[in-house]
Order: sequence, then C-alpha cells, then structure tokens
Amino acid sequence: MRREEALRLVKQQITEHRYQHTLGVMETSIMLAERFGADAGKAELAGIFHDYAKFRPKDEMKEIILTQNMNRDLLSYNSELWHAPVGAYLVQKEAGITDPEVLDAIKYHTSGRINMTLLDKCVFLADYIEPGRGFPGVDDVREIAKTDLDQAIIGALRKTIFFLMKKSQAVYPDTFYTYNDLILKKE
Ligand code: DGI
Ligand code: FE
Ligand code: FE
Ligand code: FE
Repeated sequence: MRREEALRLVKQQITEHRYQHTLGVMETSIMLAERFGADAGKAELAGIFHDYAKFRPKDEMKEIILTQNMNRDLLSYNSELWHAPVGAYLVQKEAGITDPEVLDAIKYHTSGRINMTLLDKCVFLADYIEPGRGFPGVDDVREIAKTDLDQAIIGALRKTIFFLMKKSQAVYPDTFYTYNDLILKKE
C-alpha cells in the first residue's frame, strides 16, 4: 500500500493531534529502521497504522478481544493497552494489511514482548521518542537511541513502569517481561 493511501485510511480513524503523532512515529520508525537494519517499508506501514484503533469504543475493543481469542488478561488491565492488539486485528480486516511482521509490530507496540523483532523494536521506540513527545526524560532516551536500540527501549520501559507505579497503576506483565528479556540479554 502506498503511503498516501495508508495515511488517508488512518486519518479517518483518529484525531488531528493523534494524526500528527502518527506522522512523527512514521518518520521516526523509518529512521530507526535505516539506522539499525530493519525493513524501512515495513517500519513505515507499521508506524502509520500503529494507533489505528486508539479511538474505538471500549465495548467494541472488548468484544474483539473476546471473540478473536486474544489474551483475556488484557481486560483486567488499563484499557489503554487494548488498542494495540485490536489495531492489529482491525487493520487486517479493514485496511487489508496482511504482512505478519507489520501486524506484530502494531500488536506489540505498547507492551513489547519477549524476543521482539528488529521491526517491533523500531516501532515501539519510535512511539516513545517521536519529535512530538514530551515525556520527562525523553531526551535521554533519544540520545541513547542514536547508538543502542535495546538500551533505549530499556530506558523507555523503565520510565513507563516508574510512571505507572507513581500513579499506583497496575503494570501489564508483558511490559515487565519485555524489560527483563532485554536486561538479561545485555552482554
Ligand atoms: O498510544 P500511544 O499513546 O501513542 O502510546 P502507547 O501505545 O505506548 O500507550 C501508552 C498508554 O498505555 C499510556 O497511557 C500508558 C499505558 N501503558 C503502557 N504500558 C502499560 C500501560 N498501562 C498499563 N496498565 N500497563 C502497562 O504495562
Ligand atoms: Fe499506541
Ligand atoms: Fe509506547
Ligand atoms: Fe502511538
């Protein structure tokens, strides 16, 4: 699918603010893919579609999680987590995206997963460091991202986990698994 067509489909689904974030993630995913050796075309497509389901009604997302046999644990955690796996399902169904690597990068863009692919990593990190993001400490992660993809993701996960804990929110287990996986693989 061409970039213009993909962007047109996504624009109908999300707010203008989220669309600007999407453009940032698209550009940053491509940049990271080129830097670290992932497929830039797949990074572009996954970046464009990563937040496709961000504004779907909770009821609809819940229904999809149940009927499509996704991990039901999701329903016990913050509904902010749901748009990632639901998005992967909907872009296949509604936008005709079939590439399993692209669909996985969308599916795991919020929590990460054990054994993330290079593409997963580029999209996950782009979501955190795209130019529109102003999280405290994001500049540290941007700096690390110039040279070390895994270390930058560890930094992003650490900040996300701290952020959730400070708000006394539950942390989804996959977020911890991703963090541990990358820490344990560090040489
Ligand atoms: O969709 P975006 O805002 O671009 O970013 P995202 O897909 O990374 O989603 C971030 C939201 O998800 C944010 O509100 C925090 C929440 N979140 C991320 N990881 C976890 C989480 N919430 C819980 N409960 N547990 C997590 O591990
Ligand atoms: Fe998201
Ligand atoms: Fe994220
Ligand atoms: Fe996003």
